Amino acid sequence: MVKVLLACTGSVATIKIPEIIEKLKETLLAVEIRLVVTENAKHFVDLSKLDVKIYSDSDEWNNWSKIGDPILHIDLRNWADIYVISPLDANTLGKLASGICDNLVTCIARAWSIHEKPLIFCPAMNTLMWKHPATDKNIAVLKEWKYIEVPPIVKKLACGDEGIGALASVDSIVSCIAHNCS
Ligand code: PCO
Repeated sequence: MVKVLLACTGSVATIKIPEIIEKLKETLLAVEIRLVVTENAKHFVDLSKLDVKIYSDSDEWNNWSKIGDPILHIDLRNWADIYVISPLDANTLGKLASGICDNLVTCIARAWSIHEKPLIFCPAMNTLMWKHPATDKNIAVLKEWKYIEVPPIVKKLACGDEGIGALASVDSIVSCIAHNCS
C-alpha cells in the first residue's frame, strides 16, 4: 500500500485534482490518498465530491489545545510515503524556496525529510508570472534540495492567454508519482 499525500494550492489548475485522484487510484491500485488544501485552493474544487480524506489549516488548529495533542503537519509527514504538491502556485513556490511555513501545505514541506521520501512539485501559473525572474531562482532552490519537478506546459490558460505555465498533463504527473513511490 502506497500512501500518497497530495497537496493543492491557489492555482486554477486545482480544478484538475479530481482527475489526478482518479488516475492515481487507477494506476497504483493499492494506494491510500490524503489531500491537503490551502484556503485559496478551496475556490477551485468542490471538496464534498472527493472520496479521500481532506485536511486544511483549521484542522491543524482545531485539533490542538494542549501539550501532547497531535501536531497535524508532523503526523501527515510521518504517515506519507510521498508528498506531491500539484498544482504549486507562484505564491507557494516563493514560500517554499524561502523556507516560509505559514499553512498546513508549507509546514508539511518544511518538516519533510527529502533524503528519506520524495517530494514532487508541479508548478502552474500564468505565463507572465512564470516568466518573472523569481520563478527560475525559486525552482533552482527546490531542485538543489532534490525536490522533483514535473514542469508546466504550453497551453491555452484559464485567463485566455496562450503560453507556458499550464499544469503538466495528469498522465505525466501520475507516472512521475508511480515512478518515485515504489
Ligand atoms: C491563468 N492561470 C492559469 C494557471 C495554469 N493553467 C492551467 C490550465 C488549466 C486548464 O487546462 C486551468 C488546468 O490552463 O494549468 O491558467 C491565468 S491568470
